[in-house]
Amino acid sequence: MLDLDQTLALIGERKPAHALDHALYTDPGVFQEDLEQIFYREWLFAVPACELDKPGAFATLNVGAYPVVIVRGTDQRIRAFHNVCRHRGQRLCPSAAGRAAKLVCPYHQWTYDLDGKLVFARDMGPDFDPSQYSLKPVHCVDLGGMVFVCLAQVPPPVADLARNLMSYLAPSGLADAKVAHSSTIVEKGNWKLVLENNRECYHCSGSHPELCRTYSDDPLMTVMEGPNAASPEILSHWARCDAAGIPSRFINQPDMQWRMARVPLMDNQESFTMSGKAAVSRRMGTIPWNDAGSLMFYHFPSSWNHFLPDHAIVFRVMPISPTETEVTTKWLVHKDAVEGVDYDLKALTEVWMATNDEDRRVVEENQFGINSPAYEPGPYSPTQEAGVIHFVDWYCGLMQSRRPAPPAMAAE
Ligand code: 3BY
Ligand code: FES
Ligand code: FE
Repeated sequence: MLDLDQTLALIGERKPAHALDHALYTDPGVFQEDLEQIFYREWLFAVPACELDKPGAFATLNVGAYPVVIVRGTDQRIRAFHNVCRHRGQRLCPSAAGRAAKLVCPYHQWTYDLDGKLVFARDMGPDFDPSQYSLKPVHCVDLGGMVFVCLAQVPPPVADLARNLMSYLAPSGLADAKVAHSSTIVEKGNWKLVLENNRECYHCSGSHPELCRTYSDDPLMTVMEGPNAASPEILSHWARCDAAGIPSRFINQPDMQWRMARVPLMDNQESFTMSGKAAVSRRMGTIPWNDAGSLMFYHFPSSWNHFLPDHAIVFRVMPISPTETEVTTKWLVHKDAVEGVDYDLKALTEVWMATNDEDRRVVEENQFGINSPAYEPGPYSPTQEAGVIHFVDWYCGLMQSRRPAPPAMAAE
């Protein structure tokens, strides 16, 4: 089991533009450092805000050892708390999602308001001061309909992401959306393999017959140099979007922690369906055409997303163990779209249900090979896997920035 110094030594020894050392994908100590240095300190996409549609609607998630509950208050604000009762520590909300007027602990019924204040605790004696036992807050922001949480005491700055994401998401209709379907799978692979696999389409033609009907595996579609440099097809797509006031040009955080861009689907198809046609007849948001392509937004360490004119698909990745990762996918449609009338659930979900399962298989086989003592990190393709290089460079750079300061010199 490696410690932070040993983890950083392996990162320091890596060959640039190569896959990582075996231990970085397998070791329990590295996994613990990934949690401590990244998942417990960075902003993480948690849920789409539309899932918490009314006051009292809540959703829960586990970030490593931390259970978290996210709830919409009577003032409509979305807040997050440690999902741990302040009495004897029971998990407060055991279910994945639900709706409650107040949060009542199932053990001894200590009862919290939706803003986390303890409002009822039976027989605690005259000296008991309930104001000292509010739920512990977790930082939480709603960025244009995407709720992010951060477990750090002092979260990293989020203003740049907030401004850009809110502007790019504005035409996508997330405020008037609902969750049509949700899927959670566990992939038997390290979380970094899940992210690496998502950042390239080198594997798409070999693995994704359904997705490849509509999504081009041309790497120039996914990795762009900037808002004015892309393939001619994308540049003309952006010019059309500009004219309609739809933010679409490639934009990224300087160290690639996040990126957004709206790209056309192949041959002006409309949606990630088997037919290439829109899956939902009631469009979301204000995009005037069916063939506006996908607004692709990823955010390291744990999310990638597609916003189409007829539906959106949001993805959340949570590490469970060194070699197990939970992937949750949610399909969003207009809140007034009626299943069976405006959309068929199978037609809406089948391409990404299949794609997720195909990705699960490649990630599991990737982990299987990496587990071998014969595994040696190989080179990434500079054109096809530039996105993977961005991810591993971001990961390694962030881990190295966490290097503890050397001990101060002893005073004379
Ligand atoms: O869904 C995605 O964002 C990525 C892009 C390339 C491969 N994969 C389909
Ligand atoms: Fe929650 Fe006792 S542990 S009320
Ligand atoms: Fe894939």
